[in-house]
Amino acid sequence: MCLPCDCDPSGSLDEGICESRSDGGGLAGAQSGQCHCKRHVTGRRCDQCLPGYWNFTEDNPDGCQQCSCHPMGTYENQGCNVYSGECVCKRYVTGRDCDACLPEHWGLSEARDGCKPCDCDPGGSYDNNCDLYSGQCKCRPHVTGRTCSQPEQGYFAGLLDYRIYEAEYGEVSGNGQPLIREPPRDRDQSWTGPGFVRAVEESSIVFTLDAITQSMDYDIVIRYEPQLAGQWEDVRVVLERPDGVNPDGPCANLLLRQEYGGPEETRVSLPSGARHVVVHPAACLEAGKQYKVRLDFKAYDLRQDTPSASVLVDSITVVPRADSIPFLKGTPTNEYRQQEFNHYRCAEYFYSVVKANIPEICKKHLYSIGFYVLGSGFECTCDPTGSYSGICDSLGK
Ligand SMILES: [Ca+2]
Repeated sequence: MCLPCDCDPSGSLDEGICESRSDGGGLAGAQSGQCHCKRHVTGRRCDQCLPGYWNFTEDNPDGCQQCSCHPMGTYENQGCNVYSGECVCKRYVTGRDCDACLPEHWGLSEARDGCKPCDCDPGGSYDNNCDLYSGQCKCRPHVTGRTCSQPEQGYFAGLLDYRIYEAEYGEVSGNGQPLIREPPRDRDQSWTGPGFVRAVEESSIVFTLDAITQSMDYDIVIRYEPQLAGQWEDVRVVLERPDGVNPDGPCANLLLRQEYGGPEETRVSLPSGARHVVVHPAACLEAGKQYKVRLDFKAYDLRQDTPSASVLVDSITVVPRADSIPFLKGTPTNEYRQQEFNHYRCAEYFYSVVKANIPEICKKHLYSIGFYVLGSGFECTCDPTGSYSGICDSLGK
């Protein structure tokens, strides 16, 4: 008994004839009922494209056309969809033919995922996009390396206490007196600038804060040397803002506060066992504006006047707060960075002038933050106005 060949006319040759019987010795593998297929067609009835081919049509003399998948970008060389011709891409690859890297990726290759993440330094680069072929990220000025993680030669990453405002350059009133001190020969200098201001009860020091390059929250840190065994109990810290806060900027929250408009005042004590104190709350400062910070030295001892009491005020510095930095918040990756930064107390190394050994794990973050806060790598030159000290130092990375 014989069956009809039933060859698919779109994929068959020889007017739909088929093998009449299995032939073990003749045509390789010819099976009974096998139709004669066009070049790119398979199946007993010649009704399917060969693997790696698509678009089965009668008009095509070969039956199907070859997939145009990029061999490097296609997942396990699986070819393409037989109807649409779309290829199955590797993880970081896109495009109909799997010939392009996903955004924020580069370097299409044989690798398992096809492309590599740009992995641009969050502070040293402008964003996380890089050149498709070289992987080069877009670096801020004077920042270099594929990922923009290093300062150019002759330039530095700004450290967290880069902005230092010396008391001895401030405006002193009451009976406060500048005190110049020679640098020590045998150990690290524990203060900055030429010296200090000796503050007494009812004296004040006004610092002018300028050269802020990034609008964000800063911790104001007061650096001092105690002169007596007890702590100085009452120092008022008054921040005067220039007119207006940008309602679209990161300091806009201030506009919601009822007391906004007047000077912002807070109180600190200066413990005798410390050389610095962090003022709370943090201050939101805006780039390009000028601020006055006034320290009013009230009572050394709240129970009695102590006219003989004094304290040596070295400087104030403004340390960027990690929770105010865009790449340390908002996404799981960023939150992880902030956790690491806080866990190793990376910011606290910058509260005092003399720094303990900074853990390696902090250094990467510190470079990124320095590039972000200053907007570039910076060249070490002295400030001609003399109103603040820039400390030029690398982290030894
Ligand atoms: Ca000083």
